[in-house]
Amino acid sequence: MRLKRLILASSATFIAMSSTAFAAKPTEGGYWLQEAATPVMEDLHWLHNFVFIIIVAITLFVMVLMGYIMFRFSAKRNPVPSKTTHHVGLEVAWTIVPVIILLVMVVPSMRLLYFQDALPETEMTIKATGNTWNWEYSYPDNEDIEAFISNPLEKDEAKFIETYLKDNNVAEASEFGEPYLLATDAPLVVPVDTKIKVLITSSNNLHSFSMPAFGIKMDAVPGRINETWFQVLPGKEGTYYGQCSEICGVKHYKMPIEIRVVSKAEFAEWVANGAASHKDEAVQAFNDKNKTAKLGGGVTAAQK
Ligand SMILES: [Cu+2]
Repeated sequence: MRLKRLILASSATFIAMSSTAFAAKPTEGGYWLQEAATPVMEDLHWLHNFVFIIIVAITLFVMVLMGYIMFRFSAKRNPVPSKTTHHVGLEVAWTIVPVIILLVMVVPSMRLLYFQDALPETEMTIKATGNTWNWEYSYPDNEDIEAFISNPLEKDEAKFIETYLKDNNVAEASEFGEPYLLATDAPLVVPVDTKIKVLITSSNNLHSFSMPAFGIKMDAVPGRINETWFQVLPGKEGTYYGQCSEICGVKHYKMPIEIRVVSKAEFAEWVANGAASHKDEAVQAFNDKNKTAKLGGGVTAAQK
């Protein structure tokens, strides 16, 4: 199957494209959420910020109140403490106010939960299967695309492919290059501005299909198919990185998720090319180089 893709890739012509692609991956020292690429993630950002403001307000209120009490009612300033044990008004207030705060939070929260959970009329389906340890992708409603396995790139492989794609100035060259432990040899390719249903399952143990910029995280459970959806907003074409988010075993770190979002026309072209990409070509070039190097090394060893 890989071979077929490689043959197709080598026959495909390079498309020179200015690299203004959007991309999202974890950043060094980053502490905020990744930039939203889907309506769900935009709403998640909003809810996060909204709840964050409430949390900050409550924390400040409690801190100021405690500071005031410690200062005003210290043993020095208030030698004879009050013997009051109940205050009806106060007790009603500190019951009602938190209830109101929770109600204010629950309404947008439940709305978002349903927005995430209830699948809209989707335009295409992709299937992600977790294996030990890699992701397998297939397009159940498109027989022209064969299922393929996505493996992370080794350090030197990532470096080589990054240079290769940049030198050839192809669309696959992502803004971030080929980040180690995030970049894969075969990304999942999807069209932009399309409602996509994602079927998620596992062939062995628990994994989790997670893409932070899309606001999706869904467990991959053996013998069961979970579903979620995403729609990448127009203008957000680019490469996105996520990881398996369920500790699944010794090579859990070997399960990155790379999604390349392309225009609808580019997607059609990718399908027409038998799901071949220039990255396949770069991987092949790396393997060829390595094979040559290994053969060379073998000769030296034999000579010794
Ligand atoms: Cu996993």
